[in-house]
Amino acid sequence: MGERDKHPSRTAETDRTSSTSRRTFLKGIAGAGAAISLGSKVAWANGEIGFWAKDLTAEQLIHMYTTIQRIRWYERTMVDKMLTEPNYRGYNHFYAGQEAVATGVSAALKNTGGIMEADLVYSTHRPSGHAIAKGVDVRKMAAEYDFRATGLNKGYGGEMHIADKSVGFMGADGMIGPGPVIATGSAFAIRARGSKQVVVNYGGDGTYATPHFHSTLNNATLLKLPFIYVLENNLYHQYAHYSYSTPMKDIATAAKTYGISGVVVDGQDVFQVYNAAKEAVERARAGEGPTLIEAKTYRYYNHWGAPGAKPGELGAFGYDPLAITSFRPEREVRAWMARDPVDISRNALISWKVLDRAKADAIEAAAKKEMIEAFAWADKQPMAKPEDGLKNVFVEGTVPPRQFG
Ligand SMILES: Cc1ncc(C[n+]2csc(CCOP(=O)(O)OP(=O)(O)O)c2C)c(N)n1
Repeated sequence: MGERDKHPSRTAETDRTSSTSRRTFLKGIAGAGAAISLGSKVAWANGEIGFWAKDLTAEQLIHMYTTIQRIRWYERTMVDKMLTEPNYRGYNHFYAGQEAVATGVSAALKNTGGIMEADLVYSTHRPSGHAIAKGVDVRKMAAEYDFRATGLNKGYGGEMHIADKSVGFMGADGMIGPGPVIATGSAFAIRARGSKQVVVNYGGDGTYATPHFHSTLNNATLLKLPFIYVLENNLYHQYAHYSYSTPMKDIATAAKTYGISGVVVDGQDVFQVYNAAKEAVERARAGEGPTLIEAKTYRYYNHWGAPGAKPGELGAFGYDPLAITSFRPEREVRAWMARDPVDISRNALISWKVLDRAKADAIEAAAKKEMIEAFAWADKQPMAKPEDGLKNVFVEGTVPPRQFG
């Protein structure tokens, strides 16, 4: 058995299986990071996947681990700022806990060449990880999050509107639902142009119950578009468990309705996410149509901001003043944090001898330093001016008459 045949995250903790009664639908699958559904094509517990990202070089694997650490430290740096600097204006829907999803997906994409060549990513109201994994400049991101004039969107957008076309990051989207429709239109444009690009749309478990989810998959299937729907099932939309809006345990089974490929992956395991994304990308580029990937994952902080969090400590625990009651048990948060995507990728690379402990520590230290410096740089940037608010909104000058024929 080669080094990479060893499963990166198999431990006593992860080998536990879950019970699946109605009660566990609400609590059980939420209650343990181990409880990953094995309903679809991709499964880890029974060894269906015999290899782990074997096509990747050591350099690419290290890049993935570095990306996970960079996302984590972007989040941790920002959470500390929000908690300790009363005048800080930025806010965030934190992605910590979900880093392996964006990292695994982007590792399977082309991330350079601008809007006409790169694969395109359409993000959500929780965009930081998607953006960093796609290659967005973190200093300009930090500036945008604090409404600075040198931010990605000149300080007009803030977190939920960041975009960077140069790397194919088409934008965050604060609306739950319509995003995938725009992304499908973009996939149609790619097909019409005859380009080999692929479109990834991210959505949460909260998007299943929207009409847009279904019209998107219906049209993407009918037109065989190069479209991948990555549904990050972190169990909750805001403060409601997904069982309140979704009649099945695995949302990926919805793919059957449309006759396309539906895949459930362990979203804490970057290599499993990568393998599924790579297959979906190959299918899309070959003209074989869309894929729905459901990544089972978890967010460590509350829906937005940092209620329940403490400076310097990972995760939010206890009562959330914004929710009427505490919406998730602390033991559930801790169970998921025991299967941390940072640890899983780090342990895998060490056991595969791609990294040693000292190098893994150095990567983490560099990521932390980079993010502290990025936010410090953002702090010194000029604020967006209110009087410039209408700039870049309306086209100036005259619009030429429409040409026919
Ligand atoms: C059309 C619309 N309705 C309601 C909201 C308020 N809202 C913001 S986030 C959210 C829940 C999203 O849940 P999910 O898609 O599971 O993503 P998660 O926050 O868990 O990452 C809701 C309802 C919104 N932004 N847009």
